[in-house]
Amino acid sequence: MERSMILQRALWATVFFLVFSPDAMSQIRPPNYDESLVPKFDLPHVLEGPDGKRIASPEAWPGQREYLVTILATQEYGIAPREPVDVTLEKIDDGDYASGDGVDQSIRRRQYAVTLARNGRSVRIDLLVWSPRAPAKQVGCFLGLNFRGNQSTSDDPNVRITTSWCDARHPGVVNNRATEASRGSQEERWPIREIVGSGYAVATAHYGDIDPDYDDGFENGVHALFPEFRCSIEHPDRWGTIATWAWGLSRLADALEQIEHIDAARLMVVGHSRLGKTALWAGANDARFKLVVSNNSGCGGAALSKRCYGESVAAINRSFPHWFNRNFRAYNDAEETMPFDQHQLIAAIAPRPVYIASASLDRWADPRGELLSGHHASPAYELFGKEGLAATSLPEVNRSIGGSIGYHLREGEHDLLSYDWQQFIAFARKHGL
Ligand code: GTR
Repeated sequence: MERSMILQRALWATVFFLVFSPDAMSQIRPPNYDESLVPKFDLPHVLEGPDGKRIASPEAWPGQREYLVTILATQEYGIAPREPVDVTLEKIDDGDYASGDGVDQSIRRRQYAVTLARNGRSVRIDLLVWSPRAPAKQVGCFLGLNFRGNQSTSDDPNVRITTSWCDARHPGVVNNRATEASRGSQEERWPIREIVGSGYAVATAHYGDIDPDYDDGFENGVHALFPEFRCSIEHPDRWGTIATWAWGLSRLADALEQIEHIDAARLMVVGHSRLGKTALWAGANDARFKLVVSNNSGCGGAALSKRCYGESVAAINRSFPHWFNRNFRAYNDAEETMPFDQHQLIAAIAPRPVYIASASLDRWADPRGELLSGHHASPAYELFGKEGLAATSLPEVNRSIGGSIGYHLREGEHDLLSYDWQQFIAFARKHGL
């Protein structure tokens, strides 16, 4: 076919899509940033089960927690397959941290190819682990996914460049593949010296290794390991992409349990933004994460959906139809009909400590909604005699508050910065991790 003909057809296809696609035909509510326009809403109490009765003892908590996780799985993130996959680990590198300032022999760099295999299919995830060079004993480890590949998290030229899908809008990405120019492009989010200098290890992997972040009908990434378990019209409750990233974090926990000097009893999961939503869901599902950190996770993360402030359910489902399962779409511009909300996600982590970090200029993520989720999750912690989060109004900026549910409002933009990490480290110490 002639080039001009192809272009003409592509143009008509675009016009047809814009005119007739369901999105173009339906208008969604514009975002609200006015606190006085937040609707009145009722939240289900976190100790209340499906029969409307509240549990009253820690012994009843496992059943209640299961209920919370099930409602969030079926209505929002999607159910992940329970069948195990084979997780194998190959060490591909072991050396000292080499940065622009020279080699730092106090920091050990290890890289692993983690292979997940099932029924003749496999997915490779590159795991990068930084740890104190000569720990007297095992060390606690923060685990978090990154957005741009492991090579973006540090300027160390020895870090392998991801070969999986990358977002074309990010620097140093050509044809959705990372190039050398992407090295170190997000190193401010991973203050390796500070974390390792505090006596912890920090491990990271590229989220695109687990599942590429675009709508492909739930087929690629680790979805491909379970082709018979796809989210579809017939099975609208099955896993979306956030659930695959969270499931991937659990597989990386499987890997970390096998790594020397990493204390498997002190694994902590951390994530920013969509990966903060992911960290919370991973923590809710997998009790091996002894501490959970949500940074600026917003809608579908820590923020209460029923407040209808900033990003809405309809907005997130429209921009990212692959993040959640199909059932979640029923709540587009209908938050008042939701029989659940995000405080139950925080509560599902109880009694393990959870830290919620907001940023003062990040209105899209609704900092007050993030705080209130923590507040309304508190009864689950109080059941265990622990303090949750008493505050219902935002604290002053750059002050950490709370008990087993920690919170701060960092001054500034939507981002993950050294200030945030300092609070996560202090929170981990405070809780004996
Ligand atoms: C935004 C999205 C947010 C948040 C953010 C991010 O576009 O609306 O929910 O997840 O992306 O991950 O950076």
